[in-house]
Amino acid sequence: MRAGVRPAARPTIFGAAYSVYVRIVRLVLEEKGVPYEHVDIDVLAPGGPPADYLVRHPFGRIPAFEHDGFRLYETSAIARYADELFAGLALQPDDLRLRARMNQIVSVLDNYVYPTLVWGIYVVRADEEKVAAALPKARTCLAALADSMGDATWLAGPALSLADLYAAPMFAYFQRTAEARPLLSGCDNLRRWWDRMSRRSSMRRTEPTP
Ligand SMILES: N[C@@H](CCC(=O)N[C@@H](CS)C(=O)NCC(=O)O)C(=O)O
Repeated sequence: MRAGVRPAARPTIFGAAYSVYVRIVRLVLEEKGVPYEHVDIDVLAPGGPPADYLVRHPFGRIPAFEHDGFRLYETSAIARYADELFAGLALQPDDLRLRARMNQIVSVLDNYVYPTLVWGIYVVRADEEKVAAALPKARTCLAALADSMGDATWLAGPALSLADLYAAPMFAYFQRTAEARPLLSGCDNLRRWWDRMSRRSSMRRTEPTP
């Protein structure tokens, strides 16, 4: 940690509770036991987010984050900053290869799982054609996650990590769709993982209100 950085200062998360990415950052702080402030910024409101929010996030996405005067955006940067600064459960493995695997899974979640399971299936769930078009990629996503997880307890090895906290809010939406059960039927390890993950108190405390 750098001199002058005060972990005791309470961080603030800006963004709506319905957001997958806001929930990832909240899960990181919840799992580490760090108290935080949460300022609701609705990017989906008509007219978009308040104009002054663009000072915090020039691309107008959520979340944005502030800790002791230090402003940050992009979930990957926020999650790693928080994990490395605050005491509590370490969410990145020390082992080089496990950490590389975790980073690979996070990248897969960002680039393929989120667009496919959340936007390609959950968001458009009333449109059968769009859902059908997303199914091949969804199968690839789930097979890749199941394959990299193997027999481990958590997605990236024996300990809970950022990979799990990224995946969980995406799965929470995906699990609400009719496609989840058939798509997961051959992935026993992922089903057991979801059962374990969804029972954590951090998940209950960050549940978006309907
Ligand atoms: N790359 C960003 C992605 C964040 C993101 O996509 N957030 C969504 C909500 S889950 C958002 O702000 N959507 C509003 C929009 O696309 O205009 C990050 O990692 O923080």
